[in-house]
Amino acid sequence: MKNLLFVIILFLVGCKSSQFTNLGKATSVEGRIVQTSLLNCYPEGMKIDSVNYLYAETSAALRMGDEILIAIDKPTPNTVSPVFTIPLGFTKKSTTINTVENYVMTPPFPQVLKIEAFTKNPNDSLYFATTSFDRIRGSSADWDGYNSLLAWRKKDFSDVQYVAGTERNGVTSSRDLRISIQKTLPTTQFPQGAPYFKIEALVALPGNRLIFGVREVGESYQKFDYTFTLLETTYTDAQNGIQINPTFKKIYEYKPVVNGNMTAISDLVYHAPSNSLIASTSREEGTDEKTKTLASYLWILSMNRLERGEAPLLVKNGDQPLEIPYKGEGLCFLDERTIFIICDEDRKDSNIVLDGKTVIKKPNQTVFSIVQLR
Ligand SMILES: [Ca+2]
Ligand SMILES: [Ca+2]
Repeated sequence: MKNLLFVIILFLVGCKSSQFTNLGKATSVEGRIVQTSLLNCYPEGMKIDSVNYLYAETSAALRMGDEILIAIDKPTPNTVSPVFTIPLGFTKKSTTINTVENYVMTPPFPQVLKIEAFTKNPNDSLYFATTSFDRIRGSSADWDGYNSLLAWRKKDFSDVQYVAGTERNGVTSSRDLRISIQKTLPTTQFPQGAPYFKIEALVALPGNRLIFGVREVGESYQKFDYTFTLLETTYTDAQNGIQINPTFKKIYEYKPVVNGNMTAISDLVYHAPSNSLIASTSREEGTDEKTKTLASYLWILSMNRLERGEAPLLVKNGDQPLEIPYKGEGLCFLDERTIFIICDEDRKDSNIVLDGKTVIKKPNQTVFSIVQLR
């Protein structure tokens, strides 16, 4: 009898894990939000000048061993940093709001402008961060920093380098990559490449492939279309640092419409057991920063679907899309089927339910959700 039970348990466990290797072949995937919490990213009441509060607008997440590396997309006072780590323990179900203690003060992180995504190579030995690449000035180097691709190997960040780094007027950046990106984004109006775009996602794949996810493409930051566009290049790990192939290629484009609303890519993460990408898309609606509607969704894009240019699978809750009622911006895996999602609520006074009570998010706090795929 005991043996039979053991066999049944083994069979059930086997079914569950094989489902996850087969995630890429699934025709439907369900997910559930298992937790939503707040995190104190900065001391309460911290300001960026004499008037304005520092908002913890988190934009990227990366699993590094027992920690999660997180970035915000706004500059901070120099006593803290826009980049910090939290222990995995902060993601365990808890009714207390945990407080960040470990800011990454290693240059250039305290000064980097608008990190939008992190990624790591499949054997977890090389890490990348990208900024938004959404602005540049011809005449001055002031905005060059928004065009930065960083790479490092050491977990203490002591070897961070700019990939394709150049310098002007004392500002180091990867601004030459703007041209590589722009060339892959022609529109009817701009056949040589749209002048405005925004990078929001980055993922390193086996074979030294590096995929950038483009969220917005158009004429300017006020006139653009939402998108889910993937650009690919490769890198080499040379003696003198990480070298990137400057010829980027558009490999995928999709219009992620959910319930009639257009959404746009906000992050990508690689699911190695099934050779698939997990993407998040999000949307915002309304002009009032304090009350606008934010929502995000998860998608499974197997390599086969990507290569064939097929639609990704929208993760569902029953027969409805699984909707996370926050603007999910950064993804990482807690385990094979559990995804940590850090959210950027901008300046919205978002509500979350903690321990049965509704709490309003403060400027120094951010929201994270945890989704389990099944
Ligand atoms: Ca992002
Ligand atoms: Ca923001």
